[in-house]
Amino acid sequence: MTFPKDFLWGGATAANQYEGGYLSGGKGPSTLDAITGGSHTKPRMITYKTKDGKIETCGRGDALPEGAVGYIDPETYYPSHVATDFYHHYKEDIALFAEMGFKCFRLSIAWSRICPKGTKEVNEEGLSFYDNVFDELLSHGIEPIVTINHFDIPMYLADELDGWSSRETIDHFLFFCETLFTRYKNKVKYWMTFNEINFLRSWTQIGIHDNSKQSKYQAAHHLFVASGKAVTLGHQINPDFKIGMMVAYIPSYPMSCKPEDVMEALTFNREQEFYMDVQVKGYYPKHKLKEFEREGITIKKEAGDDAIIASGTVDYIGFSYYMSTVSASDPTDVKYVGGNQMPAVKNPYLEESEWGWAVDPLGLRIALCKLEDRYHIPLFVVENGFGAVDKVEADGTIQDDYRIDYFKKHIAAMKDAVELDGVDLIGYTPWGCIDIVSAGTGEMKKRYGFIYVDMDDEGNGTLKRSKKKSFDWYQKVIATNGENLTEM
Ligand code: P53
Repeated sequence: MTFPKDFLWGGATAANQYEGGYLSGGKGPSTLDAITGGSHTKPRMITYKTKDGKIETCGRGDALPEGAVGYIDPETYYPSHVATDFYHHYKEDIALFAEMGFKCFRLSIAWSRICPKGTKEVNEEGLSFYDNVFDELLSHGIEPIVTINHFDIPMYLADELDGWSSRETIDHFLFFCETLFTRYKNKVKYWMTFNEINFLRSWTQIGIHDNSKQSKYQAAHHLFVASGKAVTLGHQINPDFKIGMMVAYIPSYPMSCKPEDVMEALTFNREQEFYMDVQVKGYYPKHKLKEFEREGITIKKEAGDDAIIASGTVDYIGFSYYMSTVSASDPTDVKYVGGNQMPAVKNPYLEESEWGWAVDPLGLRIALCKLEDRYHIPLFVVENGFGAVDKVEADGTIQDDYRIDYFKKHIAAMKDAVELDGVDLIGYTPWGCIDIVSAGTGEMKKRYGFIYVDMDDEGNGTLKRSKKKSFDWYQKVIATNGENLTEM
């Protein structure tokens, strides 16, 4: 057998894209509750109120004007408010995950469900919701994998403190972590601090009003300190905790063997590896310090920050892998693929999904090898999958062979990485194992699930769950510990 006996097969989701119940049970609003839906061509928008009380909108990655605060408009449709309603369907959904044979399930905790304003005030009803979820998972023998923070920040912290640009946010986050670690110390063993820490930006995800490079890296520093402190605290509360970091890994190939293209790819990859270097090795790499110096970026640090980062290194690397990309020194000489969220250089050797994401299974083996060679700690593929439009046939079935094909090739690539390269891989949680809202576009029609949910882009649907063809296929894969990828 290639994969270890206790390999963590499962699936992954995030609260803001799945849970719904956005103000139920005492939950406070998060920034993501004020972001509209969108599509390939239509960007998602923030609805906000200016200092003088005017209601305005801007792109979800744009900077908000000074003094502006998030605003939820009663006439506007926001996909996070109901999403696919895990809040009311968790028992049914977990039963389906168990039927597929899941060994683990990755979910995130909505910060504003536990601390409605993000401050040190706890909502007991929120805590008991996750108690119920964890109990349900454990009763089916499914290990919870918890992302402490997946793209959301309580709106109050964003608007009152300017989110992660403020040092104070670190303390509020640590209080949130301490609350989770003590409450769930006998139910949850695997944690991750921040989802895709290398993609965190703007008011939407980190609550900052100013999007300058200076602010972005100051916020990143606060995230690093917060993560370092959380890792140390978690290990004190339960030495058996495994606490990881999480990065979006999109490895880039040079467009050609021209040294300039190679340098371009190195620079692109290094930006993602920067976040791993800090959280795994425990210090800022020299190239980043040189870049700061060159560009006049000054990170405000407190005495002790370096030690916190050095001692709070993570136990494993969780990463998302969907695609690879290409770097070219001459940007006029290339073709672009992808929608407004992810424009990328076309790789002539690869095909793309309908959303322009290059399908590259060997890229996953390459990624695993690179991370193994560079960091020597366990790796966990916590997101991978194929966003596609699914068609419900007249008889109610969904024949998602394209998804099976994608998974087959990516699991085979992981197998090679384990068998041929000796990579220490601990688990695999395909993204959106049940259909959820797309983070990039806010659509429902970009689906990833083994389980279909009847819900559309405008919020219409019965929320009924049904199994796709890939459900049975993945069940077989898990039952054979990844040995049987072909037979149904
Ligand atoms: P959607 C872009 C590129 C790679 C991963 O993305 C990304 C993104 C952001 O959209 O994010 C992760 O839903 C993220 C998930 C997200 C998933 O990839 O845009 O951790 O929240 O849903 C897939 O197709």
